[in-house]
Amino acid sequence: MKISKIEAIPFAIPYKKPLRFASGEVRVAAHILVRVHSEDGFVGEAEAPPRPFTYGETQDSIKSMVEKVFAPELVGLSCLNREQIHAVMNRTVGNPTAKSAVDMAVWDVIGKSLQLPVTTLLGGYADRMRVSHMLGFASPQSMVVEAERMRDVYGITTFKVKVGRKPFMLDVEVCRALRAALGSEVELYIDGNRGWTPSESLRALNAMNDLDLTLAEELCPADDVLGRKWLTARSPLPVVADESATTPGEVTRELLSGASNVISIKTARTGFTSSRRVLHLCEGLGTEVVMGNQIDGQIGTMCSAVFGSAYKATTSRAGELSNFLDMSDDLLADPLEISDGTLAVRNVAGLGIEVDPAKLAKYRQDS
Ligand code: MUC
Ligand code: MG
Repeated sequence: MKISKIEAIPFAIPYKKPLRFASGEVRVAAHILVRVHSEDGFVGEAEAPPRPFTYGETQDSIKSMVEKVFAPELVGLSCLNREQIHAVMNRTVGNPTAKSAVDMAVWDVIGKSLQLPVTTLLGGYADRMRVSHMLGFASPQSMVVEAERMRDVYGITTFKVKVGRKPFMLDVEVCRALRAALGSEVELYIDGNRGWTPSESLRALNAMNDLDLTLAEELCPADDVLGRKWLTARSPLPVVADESATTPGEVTRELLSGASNVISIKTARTGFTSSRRVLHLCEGLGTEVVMGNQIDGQIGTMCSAVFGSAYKATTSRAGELSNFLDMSDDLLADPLEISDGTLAVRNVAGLGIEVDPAKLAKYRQDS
């Protein structure tokens, strides 16, 4: 299982409907397909989504980091020596999605070579996850229409509502309209992507106190150190750390400082090897987790489902696994399907993703 070659292929697939949120917007899935080849002929695949507004990475930086920095040091190592691979990549700081795509493609090689699903190798807890859908910024009316469509067509009954606009009353109006239209059966939680100050956040939370929201994610910036502690101590809802908790060390700081009390795990930024560390840290500390979304395509979504389905703690909440539905197309030969509000993992060797060569040829940007 020695690594013989690593490729980083840029591709771009437009969204039918852009996703807008307080820290940015995504109109095109301009991602990197990472391919790890082994000497014995297996090819592992995963995708890295550049999110400059969150991690500072770009498509060019990811390609360059994978091909010029990581590949020369990783070729020759066995995919089974994941801790060595991890240590080699961590000599470079940052670059979380580049590292994670390499990590998950390595796990794909291991699964294919051992003829086992990666989700089984990781933990094998469940065969599917419940799905939560993220609702991006739009008018209250169109956000309600989107949520109703997701419920009626896909059976989704959990929604993460993007908030963080100024003034905050529009977001309050959206949450109120969603609750009125969808009734008490659906779960609603909010994500501010750092758009509000701590005091605005508390005023907004108080204004929505009657709406039975379940979680409030990343309402204000991680650098508002004292403000976040102040907010979390007063918040009527558990506070989720997302952008502020991208490594096990950051997770520890967030939790022990009292800045947050739930952690979003995103395989796009911690792969499988570090996501496991984050999950076990949270379990040890008695902290709830939610499987988050990095505005992943179908490959990244399957990676989240593979990890999320593997453990009890990650299946206890719906995972954010549906925003690929807004893309105009994708790379998979056998597209993902959400039904009855769930996404199933696949009982095949590896991650359960197979890239369609014709689709890759159509969308790749380097040929
Ligand atoms: C999310 O949960 O915040 C948007 C920005 C980002 O970093 O991730 C997405 C979704
Ligand atoms: Mg978030």
